[in-house]
This record gives sequence, C-alpha cells and structure tokens, in this order.
Amino acid sequence: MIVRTLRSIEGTDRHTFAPTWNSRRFLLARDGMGFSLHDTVIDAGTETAMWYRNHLEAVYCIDGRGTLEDVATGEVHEVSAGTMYALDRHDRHVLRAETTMRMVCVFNPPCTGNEVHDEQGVYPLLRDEPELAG
Ligand code: 9YT
Repeated sequence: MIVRTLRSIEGTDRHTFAPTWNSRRFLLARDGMGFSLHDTVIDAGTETAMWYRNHLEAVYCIDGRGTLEDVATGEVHEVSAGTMYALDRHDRHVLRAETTMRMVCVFNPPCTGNEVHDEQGVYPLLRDEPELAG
C-alpha cells in the first residue's frame, strides 16, 4: 500500500516547477499503478498552451477559476472548483488562470516526472520501471 502526504513530497523530485505552474506528483510511473496522479497549482494571470499528444489526461479543478480553450474548435469553457475536463482526443488546449488554480490531474500512460513541455506543449513519452516495494 502507498500512503503519501502533500507535505512529504513537496521539495522532493516529485515536485516539478514550470514557468506557469508547479506540480506535486503523488503517483508516478515508478509506482507501478498504470497512471500518474498530480496535484498541480497554476499561477494566477498565466496562460499555458498544452498538447498531450502521447498521453490522456483528466483534470479536476478543486480551487480557483479560469478558462480552457479547445484550440481545434475555438470553444472556451469556464473552469472553476468542481469542473472536470478530460483530454480524450489528445486535444490541444490553452488554460488561462484568472486566479490561482489547483488541479488534480491523472495521466495515462503515467508520467515519469522527467517530462518537460516542448515548444508545442507536448510531453515526450518516457518510460520508467516500477519500483518493487520490499
Ligand atoms: C492542468 C495541467 O495540465 N497543468 C500542466 C501540468 C501537468 N498537469 C503536470 O505535469 O502536472
């Protein structure tokens, strides 16, 4: 069984910083669950263009407010605490945070923790072996 607290992972290699967000990864590929689970904070007043071409991602907003643009259609969705979106078609999207937003994100396949967004907002597909708990 895996039990972790936010406090125990903050400041470790499970805590990733990017220009517009930082993300605490409760579960990564090495945990062997088949998905990764992130608690991500998006900075207020920022805009982030993303395109998870190699991953499926579901995002549940638990705090804050902003908008989500579907780049293919131009459609803009309001996002606030209680809103979930799933990028089931590897949708290109732009997230604009009006306030600080806190998002619980699930990735399939799981992130390893070493992905960096390229200039199009894409994460590479990286693999990691599950760590076997003793
Ligand atoms: C909401 C969102 O997609 N933020 C970008 C960061 C990503 N969720 C991650 O790697 O934690």
